[in-house]
Amino acid sequence: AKRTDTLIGILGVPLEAGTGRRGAAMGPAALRVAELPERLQALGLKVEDFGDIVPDGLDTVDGLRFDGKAHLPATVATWVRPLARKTREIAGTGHTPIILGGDHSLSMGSVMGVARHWQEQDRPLFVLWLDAHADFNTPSISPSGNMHGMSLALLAGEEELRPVFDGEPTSFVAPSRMCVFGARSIDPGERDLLKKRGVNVVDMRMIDEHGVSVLIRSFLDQVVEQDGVLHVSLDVDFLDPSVAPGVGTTVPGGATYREAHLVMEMLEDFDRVVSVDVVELNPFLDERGRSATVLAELVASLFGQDVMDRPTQAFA
Ligand code: 4U7
Ligand code: MN
Ligand code: MN
Ligand code: MN
Repeated sequence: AKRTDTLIGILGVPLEAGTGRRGAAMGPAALRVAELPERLQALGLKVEDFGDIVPDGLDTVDGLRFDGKAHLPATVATWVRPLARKTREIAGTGHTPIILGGDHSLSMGSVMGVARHWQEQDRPLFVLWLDAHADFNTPSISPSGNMHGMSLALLAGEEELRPVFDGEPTSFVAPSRMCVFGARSIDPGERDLLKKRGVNVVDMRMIDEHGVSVLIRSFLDQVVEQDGVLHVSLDVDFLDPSVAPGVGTTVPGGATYREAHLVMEMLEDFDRVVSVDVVELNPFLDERGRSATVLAELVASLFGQDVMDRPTQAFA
């Protein structure tokens, strides 16, 4: 299906302070080199690239330390605060924001921004978190202290993480409207919290047994029942490392190339995806641009690239 009326707004977030290793800041550049915007244009969509977000100065954030239990929380706050404002603005002008990361802590800002926008429209926002991890840690339970493992917990409104948006308007997402899909690495404290809050978690064992289509369908049915809209947050490590090696936190046993494309194709048919994050790409760890290319192809599938209508592969 071609969606010529869709207006895309691309925004880069070269943030890597939320992760334990460097390189993710090169993610937005690599996704542009893989021609992610051009692939969408080729599908007939209007694409506007807003460039990369500029963080606020560190002096705008006071005293955000979490007693040393989190790594660089103030730095992450300087990125996600302006990101929430900008994403909301882009959504407000009728664009479908596609946020290019950057580590997964950026979703604290992107999802906060779209959640505020859709709250004003009185439409419930759902979040599909395609990830090996649940990113539902808080500073007191996180084994690493890395903020990219806490973004979904912040978005669910966990009290402990609220200081990240101190002084800024917030809008949280009900945990029952979140679905973590592709999980295979959850920490013990995180598992308890997910359960307590009632987040839907679809793990790889369930995907092996029932297949992606039934499981995605049942979540999408909930979105339709409540007349909601959907944000998709795609972490590179949702994919198996053999498909996408360019990520700091590889976990074996991830989604195959076709499983991931099927999810995207079903989301395209569904037609309620209002914003997307593509996160955690680390070009420093990639192999000849493979992961960046796979991600660009997945985003194209999400916006209408049909498997029977793909450009012919050149012979090597
Ligand atoms: B990603 C981890 F302990 N759970 O909190 C943590 F295993 O955005 C990993 O999903 C988090 O890649 C991974 O540090 C964050 C760890
Ligand atoms: Mn993640
Ligand atoms: Mn992950
Ligand atoms: Mn990661």
